[in-house]
Amino acid sequence: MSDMRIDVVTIFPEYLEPLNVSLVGKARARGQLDVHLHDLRSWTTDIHRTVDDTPYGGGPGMVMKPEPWGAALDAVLAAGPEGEVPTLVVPTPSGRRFTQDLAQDLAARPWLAFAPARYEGIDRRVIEEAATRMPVVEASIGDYVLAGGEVAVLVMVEAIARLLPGVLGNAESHRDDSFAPGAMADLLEGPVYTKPAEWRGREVPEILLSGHHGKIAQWRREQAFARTHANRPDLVARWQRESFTKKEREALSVLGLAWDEAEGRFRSVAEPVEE
Ligand code: 97T
Repeated sequence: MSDMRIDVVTIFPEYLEPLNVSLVGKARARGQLDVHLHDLRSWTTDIHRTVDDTPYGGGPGMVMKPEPWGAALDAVLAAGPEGEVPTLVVPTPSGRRFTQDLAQDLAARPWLAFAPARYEGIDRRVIEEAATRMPVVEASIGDYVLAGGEVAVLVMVEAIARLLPGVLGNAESHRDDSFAPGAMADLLEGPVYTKPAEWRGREVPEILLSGHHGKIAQWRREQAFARTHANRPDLVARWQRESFTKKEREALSVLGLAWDEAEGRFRSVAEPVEE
């Protein structure tokens, strides 16, 4: 038995060809991941294989019709193990954010079904009716608009598949990832280097060649703090003072980050408090 079954219903199955490549492709080849692609148009009944129609209430664009989606989801449910239901994941800019936490949550489920929409989205009744039969998660991969949900499915499946047991090298493979629960929660990974030790006149930071594992870990942590401060002030605002050792708080103060008692958050000392 595979670790996870994934069904995807789409009008562009060929858009999901990348699932045959690299990490996800290998997980499938090894039998760890069982992916089933379905063409939504196979559940249409008219000669034109119509999947969309004009929106009630007017407005631009087209909306995906409920009947093909209803029949497709019925068929997906019937295709899986008796008595089990998938978690339905619907990519949409209106959904909750797809984060590492959500990827972890979904990676623990044995069966996922994805419903990527084209056009302006799927008739709302499809989502509502599905939610009476299975868990439904509407999720967005970021604050931008795509032409359809297929690329979002690729993003989500890759983020989920690499968390499945045995898909990456070993149990420690995820520990140092940006956003990994634990020491890397709300933290971005710092820079990485490999051989040669000097390239185009640029040297690898000496500490990394020193063999002092404790000092290297501390340096990496400081680099992670600096990067997060520079690129993601929203993450800094979530940091709790208690999560840091005394040494780490010193490193933060060197970066100009001090705990603001009144605000209850770390604040750049150069940054004025808003009135
Ligand atoms: O923009 C979209 C269109 C269709 C389905 C999903 C999306 C989207 O998902 N995350 C961001 C945008």
